[in-house]
Amino acid sequence: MSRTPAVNGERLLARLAAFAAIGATPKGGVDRQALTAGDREARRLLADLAAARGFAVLQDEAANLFVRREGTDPSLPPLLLGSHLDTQPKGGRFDGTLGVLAAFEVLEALEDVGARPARAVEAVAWTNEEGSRFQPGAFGSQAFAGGTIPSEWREAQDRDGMRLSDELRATLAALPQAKSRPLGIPLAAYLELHIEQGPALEAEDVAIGAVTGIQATRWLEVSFTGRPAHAGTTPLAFRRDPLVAAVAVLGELHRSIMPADGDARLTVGRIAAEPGSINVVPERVAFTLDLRHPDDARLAAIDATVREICARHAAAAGCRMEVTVLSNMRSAAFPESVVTLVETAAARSGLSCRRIVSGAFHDALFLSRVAASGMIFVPCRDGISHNEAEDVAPAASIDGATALLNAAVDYLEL
Ligand code: HGY
Ligand code: MN
Ligand code: MN
Ligand code: MN
Repeated sequence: MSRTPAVNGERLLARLAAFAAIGATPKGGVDRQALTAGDREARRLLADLAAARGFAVLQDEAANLFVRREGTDPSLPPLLLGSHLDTQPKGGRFDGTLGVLAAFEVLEALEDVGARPARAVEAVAWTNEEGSRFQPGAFGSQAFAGGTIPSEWREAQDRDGMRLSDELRATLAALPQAKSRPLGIPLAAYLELHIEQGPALEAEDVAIGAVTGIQATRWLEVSFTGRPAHAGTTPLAFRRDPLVAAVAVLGELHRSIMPADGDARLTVGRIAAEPGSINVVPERVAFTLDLRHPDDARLAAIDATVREICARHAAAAGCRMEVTVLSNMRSAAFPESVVTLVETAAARSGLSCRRIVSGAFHDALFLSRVAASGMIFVPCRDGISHNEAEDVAPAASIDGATALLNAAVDYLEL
């Protein structure tokens, strides 16, 4: 092999700064929600960087964006590396973006030394991983793994009534130079670098997390519908107030679910009362539930408990209840061969490493349904993420990219 490929740390950090400027928020975070103008700007920048190095740029009908560096045998399925460029509304500069730019850095490092493996290596930016603007999350990677975009997903609307199908069309059109490719291609393997988004690696001063799997996640929207009434003239006995039901439910859920099971996660991210007028007893109250657990059966049991609690308090308040499943992600375990590839790469990079389960879902969860997949974690400051204060030490970004490059080199037997 020609010279050993190496991460160019300065280049990677400069790329991170350039992407952090797209959708930058005043508090140092990023608002680059899926399929917005900011998302399209970041995609264009990635495509321009790719073209400057002579890499091919392709996208599929889910707007998953691929940068391809050819190998000597184009018939072989590629090694795919990547993550996502979309962010939370008040997100961090590293969640997703680090993984995409580290994947691109691997292609550049191979190009820098003229390494020419048999199989192509591709960097991917998956569409709408966060699922914040349009549900479900991991939209692009789920469509890739399933080979189709379910029609009900295309009808999704954001809170301003913008349709996913329209925004998808605009995003595809924003990269006319990208060649289109079918949804879901054969892969040799998939690796994703991501920040841990939790406190473990930093607390233990460990540089690399060899991710063994991803816990299950379920998103619900619960709504209670009562009877709108005048705030001043309606005595208690005449009220069917959905907010009374919601408050009782949320109190009981927070007292019972997580305290009873240390592995359970329950989050109410959004709650709204309609019509939202100060002097009207609400007609309808809707809130979201993000439920997680490493064990699929335990998550199903929590879901059943949630529905029982909701039904009981809805009945007590004289309200109708509706529960909508917005997203349902079974847990995933990565193959031992890929976890070991990551551990070996970390050791070769001179980096401390320990195995870890991901509390966050990632695109790798769905890639693991169709290819040998795995993840590499790096620590983030105080484990903070989905927060504008998200921060990663420059050395940690470089360590992560180095472990990703060495895992790719080992996998490609360069
Ligand atoms: O919510 C998640 O776990 C992912 O970070 N979007
Ligand atoms: Mn992410
Ligand atoms: Mn995220
Ligand atoms: Mn993710």
